[in-house]
Amino acid sequence: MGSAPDDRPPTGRGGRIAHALQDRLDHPARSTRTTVVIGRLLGLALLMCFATGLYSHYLQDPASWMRFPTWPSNLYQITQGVHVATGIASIPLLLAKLWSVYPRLFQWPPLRSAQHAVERVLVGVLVAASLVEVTIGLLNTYQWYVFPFPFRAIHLALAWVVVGALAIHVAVQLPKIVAHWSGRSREVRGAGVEGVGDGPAPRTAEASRRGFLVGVGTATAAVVLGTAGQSFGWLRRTNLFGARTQALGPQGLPVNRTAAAAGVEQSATDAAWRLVVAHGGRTVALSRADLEAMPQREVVLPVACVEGWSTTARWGGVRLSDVMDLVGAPHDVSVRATSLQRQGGQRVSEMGPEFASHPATLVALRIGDDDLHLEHGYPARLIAPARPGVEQTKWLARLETT
Ligand SMILES: Nc1nc2c(c(=O)[nH]1)N[C@H]1C(S)=C(S)[C@@H](COP(=O)(O)O)O[C@H]1N2
Ligand SMILES: [Mo]
Repeated sequence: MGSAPDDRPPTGRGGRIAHALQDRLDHPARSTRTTVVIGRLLGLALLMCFATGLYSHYLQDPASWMRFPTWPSNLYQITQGVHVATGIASIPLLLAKLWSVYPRLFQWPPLRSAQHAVERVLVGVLVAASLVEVTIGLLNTYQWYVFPFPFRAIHLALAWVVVGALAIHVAVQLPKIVAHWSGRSREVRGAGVEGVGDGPAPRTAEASRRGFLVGVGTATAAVVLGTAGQSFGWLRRTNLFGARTQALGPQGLPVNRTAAAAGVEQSATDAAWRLVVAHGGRTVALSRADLEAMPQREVVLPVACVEGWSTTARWGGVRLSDVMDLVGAPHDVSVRATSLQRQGGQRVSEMGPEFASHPATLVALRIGDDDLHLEHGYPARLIAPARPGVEQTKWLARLETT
């Protein structure tokens, strides 16, 4: 790591050019210590991003045996907010880390041994996969699906590539990481570790390194503070370039898919609308008036979108479990909700019994004191604690046990 030229004498023309290049790129802020300090933060950000990403993935695509926490009710708002914030933080950290090591691209000879070749290929994979991963993730928060592949599948696959390559990278670099983990260990080892002879005076190098790290830290804090307000209300005043502002849209909530885009403007406002509830052979069809005649509850819950934004509202409606009771459904089964929407991945959602039987899970009819806006799922939508927004199905048509 660092840009210290190889200590071997340059061989041939390529060697001389490579050495001259590395000398040119020598910079007092570039050192193994810099790389380790940034690498620690980047590693932490990537691991948090990975863990929260996996959580989000399994919430949306659970194995049948999986059960999830339903408390706190804004758990998904937190985990997905952290996912997007750590992903965004890793962009300046990744760029800074690459800056601190890129002169090593020109090391000479380029491949010293088979092991060295494998190491370099792995670093290449790690760098490429990380850059693509954070870029498509960022574009996704802006709902800009420019890439010609299914986002979730690729984002997940690349996440495993990044984490796998990262584990190997850390193992390979462990001696350097340990040696430069703390500033003290570096001092103990002295300048000899870094400086090959004629480097700048240690104090200048230290000041330059400090300045660089402060710059990177400031940039990272700026991009996080400038976007995290989309997920967390208390940061909304610094939300300068987050994809959403918290209160945009009818009834103070953003809208992801409009009724027009879902093709439900007619069916959702039709007086003949009924919510069909089914279990085994039993079926009931409920009008909105039927639902309004049932015991009404109120819950305060966020719609927390996978894309990172989140907004909390006061929802009114009927407990899902009360509705399922009408057809004699037991409380330990999963429930599938189907929308009036004819097509699209978010037409159907399924929830395990921990959500279906939860007292805060509602067939929502109102936001605040008003009827649900058509854009938010009128005549009825699902709202449940600790679940991704994409599972909060709007314009409900059918509820059934599975
Ligand atoms: N039927 C249906 N329900 C849906 C969607 C959809 O496209 N179709 N989008 C989901 C997504 S991705 C989110 S984040 C929330 C957004 O809810 P809102 O528009 O009321 O804010 O609705 C969810 N429910
Ligand atoms: Mo969403």
